Amino acid sequence: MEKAEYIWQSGEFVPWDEARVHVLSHGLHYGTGVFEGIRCYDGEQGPAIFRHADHLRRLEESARMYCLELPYSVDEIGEATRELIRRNGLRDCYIRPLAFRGYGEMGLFAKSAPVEVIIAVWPWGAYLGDDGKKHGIRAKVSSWRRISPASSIPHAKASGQYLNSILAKTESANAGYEEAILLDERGFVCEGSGENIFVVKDGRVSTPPQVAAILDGITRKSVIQILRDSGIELVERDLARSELYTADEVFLCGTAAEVVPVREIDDHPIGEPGEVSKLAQSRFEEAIYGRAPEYSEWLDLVGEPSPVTEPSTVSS
Ligand code: PPE
Repeated sequence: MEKAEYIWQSGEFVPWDEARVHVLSHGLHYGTGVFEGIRCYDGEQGPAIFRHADHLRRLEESARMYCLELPYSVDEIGEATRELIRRNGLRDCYIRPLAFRGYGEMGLFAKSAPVEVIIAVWPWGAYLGDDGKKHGIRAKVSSWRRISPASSIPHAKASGQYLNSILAKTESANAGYEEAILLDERGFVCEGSGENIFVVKDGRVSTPPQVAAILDGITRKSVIQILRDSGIELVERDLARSELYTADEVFLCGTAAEVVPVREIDDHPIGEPGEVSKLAQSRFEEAIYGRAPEYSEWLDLVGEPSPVTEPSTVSS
């Protein structure tokens, strides 16, 4: 991965290579962490974080779902993030805040192990490749089912839960596909290993509902609004696996991936990116780069980079 100069760790801006944790940190052993994936874009009004408040809210909610008490407010984390981007001299970057149970106590009910927070930012290109964004990717329905609400919390963005995504992604990558699509326990379509999914048939768009066993993606919400604002019919409903094979268009969306068409699923051809996928992609791009005034409230302006060469311990 591409490094930046500083990582924010528990109130301090520390040099990238010096941001460390104890090997007995609770989160490392049990996956007791919650995180976000956010992007900052160098748009019309300068560097701006896309839907920053919505991501921070989800971080706070994920923490609440797993009984992790955040030692910083979302406002403090938000301000630290903007300052971190400026100090690193970045204009376009991925943002990864992580709150995890740290070092101090082992075992499953380790209330006295402190919750630690870090924020990292770094340049991260197209998650599923530039070519995938343009021509579509090949996906495979995973033999692994998406985590169920009976045993975990699909709506939380929690570290341990990603073992499920990693199993699916590893299987599909080893089989030569770019992405995995996970079904839920009942066999209905959920999402990609790190993206939500949309299916287009006869001009109508369908996506699993917010209450499905999915991560309720912020890109998903944005795409739903964009499509509805464009006068396209969109329904949130259960999707059968077979609908993937007979779709006119399928696309995935997420912060890291953005909007990515799918051209083939389980070796069933879907074809080159269609009109709806291309519209979602281009309107989303206008929104993230500040070229769509109707979505300007989605942007949190960071300000111009002001690189700092000496490490400092300024807390936020
Ligand atoms: N589902 C899952 C399972 C998921 O991980 C993501 C984000 C989404 C849906 C889309 O959510 P949103 O980013 O709010 O639109 N996946 C993150 C990548 C995970 C990784 O570290 O790799 C992301 O896009 O940041």
